[in-house]
Amino acid sequence: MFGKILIANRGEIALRIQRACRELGIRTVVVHSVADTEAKYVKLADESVCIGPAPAAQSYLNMPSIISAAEVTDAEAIHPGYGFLSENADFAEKVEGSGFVFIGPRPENIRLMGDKVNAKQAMLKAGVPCVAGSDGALPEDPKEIVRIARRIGYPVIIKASGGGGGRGMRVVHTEAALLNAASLTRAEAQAAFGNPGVYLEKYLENPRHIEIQVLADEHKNAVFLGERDCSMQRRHQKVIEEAPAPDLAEKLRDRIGERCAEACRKIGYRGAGTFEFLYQDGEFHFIEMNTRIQVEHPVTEMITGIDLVQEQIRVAAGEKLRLRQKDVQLRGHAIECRINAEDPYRFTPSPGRIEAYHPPGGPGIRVDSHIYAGYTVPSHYDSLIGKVIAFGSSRDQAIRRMRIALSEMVIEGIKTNVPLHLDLLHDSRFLRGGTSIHYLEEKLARERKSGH
Ligand code: MV4
Repeated sequence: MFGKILIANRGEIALRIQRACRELGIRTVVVHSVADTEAKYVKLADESVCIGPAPAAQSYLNMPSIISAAEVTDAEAIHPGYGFLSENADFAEKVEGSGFVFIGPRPENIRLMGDKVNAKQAMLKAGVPCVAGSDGALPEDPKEIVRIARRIGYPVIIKASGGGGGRGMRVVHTEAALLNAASLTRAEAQAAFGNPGVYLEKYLENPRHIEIQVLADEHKNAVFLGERDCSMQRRHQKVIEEAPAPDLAEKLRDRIGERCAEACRKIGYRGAGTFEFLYQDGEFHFIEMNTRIQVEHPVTEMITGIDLVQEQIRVAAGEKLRLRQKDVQLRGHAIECRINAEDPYRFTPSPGRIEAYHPPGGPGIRVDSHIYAGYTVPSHYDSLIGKVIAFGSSRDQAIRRMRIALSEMVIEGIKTNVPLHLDLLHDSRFLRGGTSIHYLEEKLARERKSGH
């Protein structure tokens, strides 16, 4: 096992990774920007290195500075967290090329999944069901594009191969709009990602977003750890996540989960990973794979009892998975509310000093957050300041516990989205479960109109 790990991230996940290291008896180094000097995880770490000014491009995205910090502190491995450099294959390569272990998949697999056309083809070949679409990238020939769209049937969606997470896509409802949409998406893709490749898919109009968590070692062992329903989102930012997905049959979960685990074995995947699916009419359609630990990983931890960050570290150190599929038992229900420093209905960021903070507690409540009374939320990074996770033996109990937790929680001095969460925790459609990816935006639009 490693003696010392460098954490190349900030905020709640930097603290989360530190806690996993501590439990494993591993010393920690954090790198931080000038804006994060007063952060809790910086004070708690065994060592810290300031790597640059507040803007992420000069600090958390600064590869040479991070690698130098690992060199001067004699760390053995680097954990990238989520966001920032976590899915940057060049970074993973530089880390390994400098003699450190990258806590994540091999660079080839990160690169494969970063190119959505290649990812989809690889997953199709590995037996993962994908959304119907063009076989690979769209050709230049307009006649060919028209023919492909006709075969798939309208509406279709054009996506940038270098995009993902909702960036660089366009829905097309009629043949008249097709070619213009294809050239616009291509031009945007070139400008945004330096890659003009685009592909076409059947547009699913009312799906849920359900993702499968996997864990694999470098000895070709892989397991799946159930799924998460992340359909409650706004502008591609998840708001509430839960596990298991409401109303998903166990048979269907096991079938799709086993396909994902088998795909990991086939491509020689290592580490934690997430297969993202659109789920509609009882069928799973693969869209993308994330090669990092995700914000919402705690709901999986709560229902499996498995510490995903510790497992990431163990497999990165070359250990064999200690779990077989039969050892992965799903128990109870977990819900996560992402707490953002923002106006709860206008969604404008609300950085600033936290004047008072009372975190919730009680049975089944977990709080992953780096904030404290007197902490100043910097304006330079995203607005996530923590996560409240409620576990219960049933979905209903998890919801009741979450309502109590959020009604107890006090954060003064900045605005947060807690009021939006409390509203959703009483929303009849959310309570029924299984809402589509469009539900929250439609609800907010309705309430804006009626002047709430
Ligand atoms: C889709 C889709 C409908 N049909 N693909 C958005 C993020 C990116 N990961 C893929 N996305 C979508 N792809 C097909 N063929 C609808 C979305 C989508 C979406 C997906 C997941 C969660 C939220 C979403 C919000 C809007 C659109």
